[in-house]
Amino acid sequence: MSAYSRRKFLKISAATVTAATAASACTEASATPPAPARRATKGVERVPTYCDVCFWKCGAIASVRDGALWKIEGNPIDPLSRGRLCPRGTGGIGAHSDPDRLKRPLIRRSDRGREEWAEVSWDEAFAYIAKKMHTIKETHGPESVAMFAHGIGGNFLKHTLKAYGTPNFAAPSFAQCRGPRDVGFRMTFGEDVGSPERTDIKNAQCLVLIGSHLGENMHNTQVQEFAEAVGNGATIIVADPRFSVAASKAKHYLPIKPGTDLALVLAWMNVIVTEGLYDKDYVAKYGFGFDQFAASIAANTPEWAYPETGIEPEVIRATAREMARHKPATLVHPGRHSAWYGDDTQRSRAVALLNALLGSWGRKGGFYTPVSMSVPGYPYPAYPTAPAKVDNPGGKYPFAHEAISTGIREATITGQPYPIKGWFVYATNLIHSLPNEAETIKAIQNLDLLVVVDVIPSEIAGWADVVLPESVYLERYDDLNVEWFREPFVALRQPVIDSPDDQKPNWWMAKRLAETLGLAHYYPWKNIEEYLDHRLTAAGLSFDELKKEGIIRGAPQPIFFDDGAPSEFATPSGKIEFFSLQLQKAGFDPVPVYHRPAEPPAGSFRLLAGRAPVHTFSRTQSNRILSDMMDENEVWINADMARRLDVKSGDYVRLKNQDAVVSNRIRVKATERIRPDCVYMVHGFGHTARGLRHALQKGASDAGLITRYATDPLMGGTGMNVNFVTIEPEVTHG
Ligand SMILES: Nc1nc2c(c(=O)[nH]1)N[C@H]1C(S)=C(S)[C@@H](COP(=O)(O)OP(=O)(O)OC[C@H]3O[C@@H](n4cnc5c(=O)[nH]c(N)nc54)[C@H](O)[C@@H]3O)O[C@H]1N2
Ligand SMILES: Nc1nc2c(c(=O)[nH]1)N[C@H]1C(S)=C(S)[C@@H](COP(=O)(O)OP(=O)(O)OC[C@H]3O[C@@H](n4cnc5c(=O)[nH]c(N)nc54)[C@H](O)[C@@H]3O)O[C@H]1N2
Ligand code: SF4
Ligand SMILES: [Mo]
Repeated sequence: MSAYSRRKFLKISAATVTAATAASACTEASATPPAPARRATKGVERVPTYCDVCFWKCGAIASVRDGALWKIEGNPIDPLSRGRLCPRGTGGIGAHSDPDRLKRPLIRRSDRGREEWAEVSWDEAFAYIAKKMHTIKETHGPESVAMFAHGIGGNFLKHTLKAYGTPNFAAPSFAQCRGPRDVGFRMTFGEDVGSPERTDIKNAQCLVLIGSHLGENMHNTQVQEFAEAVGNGATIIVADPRFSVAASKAKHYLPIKPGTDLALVLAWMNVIVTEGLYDKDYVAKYGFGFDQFAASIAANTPEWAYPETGIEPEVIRATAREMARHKPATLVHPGRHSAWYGDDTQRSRAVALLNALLGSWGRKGGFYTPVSMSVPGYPYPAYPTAPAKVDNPGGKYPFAHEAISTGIREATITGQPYPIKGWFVYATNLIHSLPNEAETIKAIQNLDLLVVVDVIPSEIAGWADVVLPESVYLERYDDLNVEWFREPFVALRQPVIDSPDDQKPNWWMAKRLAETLGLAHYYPWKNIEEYLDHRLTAAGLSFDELKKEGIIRGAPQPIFFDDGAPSEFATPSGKIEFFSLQLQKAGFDPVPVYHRPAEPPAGSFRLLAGRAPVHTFSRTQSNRILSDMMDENEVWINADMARRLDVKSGDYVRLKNQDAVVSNRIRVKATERIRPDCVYMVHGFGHTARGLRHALQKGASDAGLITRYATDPLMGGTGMNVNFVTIEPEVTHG
């Protein structure tokens, strides 16, 4: 921002502040209490809603028996859950009854991070936040407040902060998760893979999983479709350094050396091209730059890939031929958590190109074209004009199409390109989800305001100045889920049961905060029911019907090219880009090129992490129903290595990383099911927040050991599989 525009801008924001202060005095009367659920105290009531134990948003039906929450099941008319929830969804009711929940708003009493609080009223909390926000606005401008939010529940708070005037919103689900994949696919096909992924797993005749550990990674629809594909006799090919649950269903299991997948994918493509096995009509019709692509991968033979990947040339050839045999119903799964090694966009682009060779994009058994209902947004007043975002100055990461959470963190530390002085954190536990905890804490220490909205006293809440306790998903309305999927539908989350204490839903907080900030005109609706009704009426849909059924489905539409779905590619060439001029122009490889990853130092293991079927990230370890099924994580160590280290299954050890960070104690799982050069653990354990009395110090945190990360130069993703650990025996004192 130039000096001139900043001066002008400060004047404008000063004017806004005056208006705000005046307005905040008269908000009391307009505040509308949240609609309580108030279920009958006798008999059983079934209330449809959608799940929030992860971000898949399965349609569910919760039952209240004699006024108490009883159980939750899949909604049979929901296309995502198809009437069945995953184990986490079923255990979701434990979130409501968790005795360690946040109960009332809190304001920090002593130093940051010491978790010493004073309970305050909601009005006091909002007054405190608004005062700090006014000061930040006056001193630095509203863009100096940033928000991190994960999930649909963040929508209303985002609205309030946009009205306040900031453009800075990010989530770890981009740079720490699916960002590299989405950018790789977008560059190739012109579109993202989306969430839910547009993968036609159930019709695949050959399914290739590169790391994607379906069955442990429990995204419901995918897991159900995976079981269907297996039942239909589909050929499963799994490349994973660890023999995963999915690997146990595979015809071909490739125990690949971690970090070398790009070499494998290039070699697969080399076989398919040199043997002429690709979908020639499809490539001719839709492809751009195929000849240059073919020339670029000509040297990437299976023999070349063998020493890189550890996968024998015959296996690479056999699996490539198997993929080609089933084309176009061969789905090379794009993965989701793709922030692994820092070259992840190029690896994902190679996966996209392999699918393109097989003609699977837009085809049955490959990738469908998602459709959705048309439900207009609420007609809010226009937001103030905001300056450029802070996370990616000068387009340093030219292909990032979403904000980079770690970029906001960096700006908070350096004050460049402009200072960030306030963070709003909604439903994301940044201590566990951003790499390098020390950097996160350093950024936090530079803030004038950290507000955390959470349901439990998480690690990030422990650092907050103000903690706002939210009602869990079973106790609140949220925004409509207007899904992009195989068929159009809209789903409703509605309160099943009242909150036990003084927790409030996000929409209520967002509206009250806006009112306190003098931004009441951004909330023309009285309560969320009015908001939802307005949106649904505008779409010609009935709120009453949606409350009763939970889901309204639209008419099916074609989702495959062969059935009439449009075969359009929003790339610069308008085609599938085997060769990318935009990458070349920006100084990157126009066709992916493999670079060898660093080896673990002698005696060290590469640290890998993944999912457990009964937990979501770091958010469910406190849930008593889910923790009953899995209370702590284990570290998988190759059986031979364990013998050499003189540790056995069940022993406690600690992991020490290359920067001398030592983990909490963790039990060993000595197994043949993992390569000797890496160890593996489930992410999300090893809680350190004192208020999480039940989950505290159970298992170890992978995040704590991820002090290093490799940044993807294309889009700023943070590859986290680049840390090495040694195994330290746990000294037990008798
Ligand atoms: N080390 C490491 N880091 C990772 C990953 C990894 O595997 N290892 N995975 C990456 C991936 S794939 C992703 S998508 C991200 C996910 O990272 P996050 O989005 O940070 O996910 P969670 O750890 O589940 O954090 C969710 C937080 O929301 C809170 N919460 C739960 N329910 C509610 C609610 O109803 N309302 C509110 N207000 N809060 C709620 C939880 O208590 C928790 O504090 O992390 C990324 N970071
Ligand atoms: N139960 C449950 N399910 C979930 C979630 C959850 O928290 N809980 N989170 C959801 C979210 S947001 C995401 S992003 C996904 C994450 O799930 P996935 O998209 O499947 O991604 P990762 O967690 O990275 O995958 C971990 C797997 O990759 C393997 N792996 C590690 N390094 C390499 C390598 O270099 N090469 C290969 N080929 N394999 C490797 C590991 O051994 C492990 O089997 O899960 C989703 N599903
Ligand atoms: S996949 Fe499981 S946890 Fe996620 S929304 Fe569906 S039922 Fe809930
Ligand atoms: Mo993710």
